[in-house]
Amino acid sequence: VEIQQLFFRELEAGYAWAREAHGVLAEAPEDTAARDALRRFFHHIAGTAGSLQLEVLGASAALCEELCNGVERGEVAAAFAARVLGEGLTAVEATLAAGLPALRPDDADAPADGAAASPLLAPPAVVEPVALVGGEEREAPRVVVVDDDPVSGSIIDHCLRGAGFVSTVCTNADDALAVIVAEVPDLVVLDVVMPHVDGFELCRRVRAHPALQFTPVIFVTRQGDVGQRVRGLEAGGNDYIAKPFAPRELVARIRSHLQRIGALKDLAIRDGLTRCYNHKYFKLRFEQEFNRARRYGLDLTLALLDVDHFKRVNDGHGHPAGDAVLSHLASLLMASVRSTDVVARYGGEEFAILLVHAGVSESQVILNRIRERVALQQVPVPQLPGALPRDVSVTVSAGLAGRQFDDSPDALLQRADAALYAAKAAGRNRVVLGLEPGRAAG
Ligand code: GH3
Ligand code: MG
Ligand code: MG
Repeated sequence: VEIQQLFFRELEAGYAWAREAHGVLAEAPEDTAARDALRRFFHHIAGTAGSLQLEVLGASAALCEELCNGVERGEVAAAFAARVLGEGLTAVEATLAAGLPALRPDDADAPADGAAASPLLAPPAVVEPVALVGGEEREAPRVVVVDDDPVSGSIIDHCLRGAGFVSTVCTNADDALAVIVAEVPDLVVLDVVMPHVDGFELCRRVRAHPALQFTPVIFVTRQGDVGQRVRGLEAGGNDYIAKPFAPRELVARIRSHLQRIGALKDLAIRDGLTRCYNHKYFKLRFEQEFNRARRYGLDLTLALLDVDHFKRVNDGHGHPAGDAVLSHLASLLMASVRSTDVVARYGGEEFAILLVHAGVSESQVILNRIRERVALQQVPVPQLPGALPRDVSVTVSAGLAGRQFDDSPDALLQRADAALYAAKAAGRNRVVLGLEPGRAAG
């Protein structure tokens, strides 16, 4: 009902304008400015009325809009168009007089609570649980909607919120680029037809921004306009949907794009052999987690873990056997820590584990448990040609360091590294705690 009310307010205001424009057109059917004003007016209605139980109004507005386009292309006589546009305005007038369909008492088909009749106005669907990917909690996807028509924008906004997205609607196309750059959303829904700003050009500018190169852009186009779809794809858009659209379709399309992008992002931050995070991503997360821990005064422990005498595995069983051991070890590590902890391949046969919200004493227990489990495992590995199949067993050494007051990521890393070195020097297959500067964490 709220969106319908907004639609009616806009319709009423627009109608006064449109009547004036039509007055001009009645006198001078060739007046381009007046016809343009009417085309824009009907364009808005065509895009939204159908989604608000006003299908007939939407269809007649679409016809009026197409008629204006026909005049521009020289296919329709201007005087004829002016007459039909007048009829279109009469249809708008009748709608305004009849009032909101959701509130109409004589609407026998509508349920007692008229709002429920429209899928758009139904209460938002239950938000699906937040997905966990490799321990990193994913926030709800953020979508920026650029649509100069506030009614259309509200309809899309309502769909998106109902589907569990966080959406920002931008009705001022001139600000759109700034809003998108500031938000860096996961996806953009872009109206093609807007005053002053060309949706295609806006898309090109979004694409040119380094942080938005891969952000999916979905164009909202006119029904059946193949030219607009093609231009949208050429401008760097990934998809299009025609107004008026089915909310379920929009949400399904957005989900499919987000899934594809999510899979690509995941590929970029993981190590191909072990499937745990790569060095580059670890550095980024380490910095983030360190800053967060410092801000909130939380514990953070870093462990560096290295396979003992790994060269012997490669030398004795071949490189593929070494690979199998590494990938087995990575799985064991990921299974041994909490989902919020970060396990990464730090180097060749060296792993980094970030234990979030964990102090050094509990981390020492966790790492020793890992060390014991590794030593007990027999990993089946492929053999050199001609050799009998064998199980291989390895041990690991680890160095630990906890975040201190006045610490820095580099200093923490250095202490963990020194502790690992000490573990190796002391005979391997052990966990060593890094030297603490002697101050309590703050
Ligand atoms: P230490 O106990 O002192 O750590 O001895 P180490 O033999 O494990 O250490 P070193 O650094 O001398 O050797 C590490 C070896 O790991 C050398 C390198 O060829 C091997 N390596 C690095 N990355 C991979 C990989 O992806 N697959 C395989 N199979 N081997 C790898
Ligand atoms: Mg080693
Ligand atoms: Mg090494």
